[in-house]
Amino acid sequence: MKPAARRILHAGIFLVSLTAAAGAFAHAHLKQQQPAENAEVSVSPQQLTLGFSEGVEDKFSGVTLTGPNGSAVATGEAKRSPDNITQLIVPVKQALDAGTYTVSWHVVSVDGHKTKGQYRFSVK
Ligand SMILES: [Cu+2]
Repeated sequence: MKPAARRILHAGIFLVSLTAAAGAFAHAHLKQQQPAENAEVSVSPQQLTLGFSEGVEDKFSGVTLTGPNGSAVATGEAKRSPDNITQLIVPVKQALDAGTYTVSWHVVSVDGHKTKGQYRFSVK
């Protein structure tokens, strides 16, 4: 291989590893939530708060809340907290009966990467 070609190859490998490293650290991972994952709350929550590892774009982010019988629970639009771009707030529009609820979330972080996941909590 000619030296020039070798340099280009090395530069390419360097870029790929750099991108992979940035991707691993830059995605918005769910770090905390209210009600917390697997929590048992006694009062029906009026909102869900999801805290991520980096800023999220609320226009491209959302949450669905599913009740114990698999039916969708009415929620308002997911909005970013006015003073914390890593926090997504979702109003819960109806009182939750006792049972286990599943929160399925998808977000686009400020760097444009998509992540998604789900967790559960229970109402006593
Ligand atoms: Cu990312």
